[in-house]
Amino acid sequence: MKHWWLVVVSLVVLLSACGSNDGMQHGSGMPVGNMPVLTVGTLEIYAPRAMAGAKGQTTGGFLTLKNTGAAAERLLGAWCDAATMTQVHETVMDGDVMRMREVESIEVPAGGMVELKHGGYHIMLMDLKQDLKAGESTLCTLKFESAGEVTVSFVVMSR
Ligand SMILES: [Cu+2]
Repeated sequence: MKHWWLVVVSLVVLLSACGSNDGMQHGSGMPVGNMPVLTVGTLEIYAPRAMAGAKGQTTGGFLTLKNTGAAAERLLGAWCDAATMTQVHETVMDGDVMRMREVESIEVPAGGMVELKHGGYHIMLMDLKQDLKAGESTLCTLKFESAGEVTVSFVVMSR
């Protein structure tokens, strides 16, 4: 009987350890198990966030896109209120140098998911019009091939 209780206790510890990952997210991790902040048709948007930056600086925006539909969806562009110019970028290795370049679109395959994150696809908020401080939020409009234009609030995260 004692042995049985030990198993129960260790299960509870395991579950609570997993639960702690579902809380506040820092940087690029996707909040596993969280609900989408927005669902438009078969497109689900998770965890839109931007890194803090000072006026005039350039900073990154990240989110996860999930497509529950039977046809591919595409992110075609983004415009953020806080940025003078917004581009959709990918990060590529040029030899051993990391470079970023603008992409025309990002495909979210049918039934698939794309994570915009550090070192991969991201939204580039260029020449910030104002300081973006952790805890604030900024609106970005994302343009999708099927879902159309969708405005999402990006939470500003500390660097
Ligand atoms: Cu970039």
